[in-house]
Amino acid sequence: MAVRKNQANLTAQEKRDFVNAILTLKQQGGYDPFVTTHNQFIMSDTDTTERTGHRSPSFLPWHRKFLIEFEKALQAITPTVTLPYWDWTTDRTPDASLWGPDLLGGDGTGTDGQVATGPFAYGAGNWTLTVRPDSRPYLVRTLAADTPDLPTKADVDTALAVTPYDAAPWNSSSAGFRNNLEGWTGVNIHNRVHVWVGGAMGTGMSPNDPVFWLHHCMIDRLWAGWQSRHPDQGYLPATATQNLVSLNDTMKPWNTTAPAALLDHTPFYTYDVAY
Ligand SMILES: [Cu+2]
Repeated sequence: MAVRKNQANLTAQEKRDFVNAILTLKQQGGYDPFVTTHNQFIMSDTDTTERTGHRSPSFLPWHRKFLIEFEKALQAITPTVTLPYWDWTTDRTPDASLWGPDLLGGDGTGTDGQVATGPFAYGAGNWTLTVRPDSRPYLVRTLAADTPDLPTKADVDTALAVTPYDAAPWNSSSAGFRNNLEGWTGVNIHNRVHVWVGGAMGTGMSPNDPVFWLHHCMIDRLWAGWQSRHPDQGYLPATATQNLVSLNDTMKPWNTTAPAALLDHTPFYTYDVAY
């Protein structure tokens, strides 16, 4: 069974394998379609029309499936690779090992925030942005510039105490766990981390920054943590609802998998430490 580990506990070899699988996928042309898909959903998901990837109940199962597909693509290159997660409740500063030259590289520099260190620096020659919002071909980060603090453990615990899973109107104004975790309401967990990293992570093309996967892996782990705290609470809505993915509706773009088939992550992978 594949085990997803805290990035802080990866061995040097695991870091190399993860980075090299990403760079190989990029070189083979298999990476950028993930950026395109994510951006298409960001652009089309709205509070009052069809919404699937974001600002809706299927935010969590959609990203779970998206990460599973990305992890499979990496494993087709290196079978032992799994997605690590970034626990930003503990690794909270720009000098965390996550941002080291052997993993993701560091903060952006200069007036533009261009990432200049690590394997995803433009100058290293292996990371040219092709699905991009403007003409700049390089990765940008502005760590902590747009919001000073990452979510704390207390913030996470506040969000994980919320029930039910989601609530009408099933969008960015909803009460419920999903929207508290996504961050449109309450203490703001997921959205805030995108803003804290800045640059590409602050856009619909956020998967251009490989930290996207480690952040969403942490969000996915928190969903599992919520499930274990509230075993009597299920995915909602359970019955067909206009513009939404209900429990048994298949999700675009795959059209093969419903949230019901993704609620239990353990057939696919486990986490080294449950939240
Ligand atoms: Cu996200």
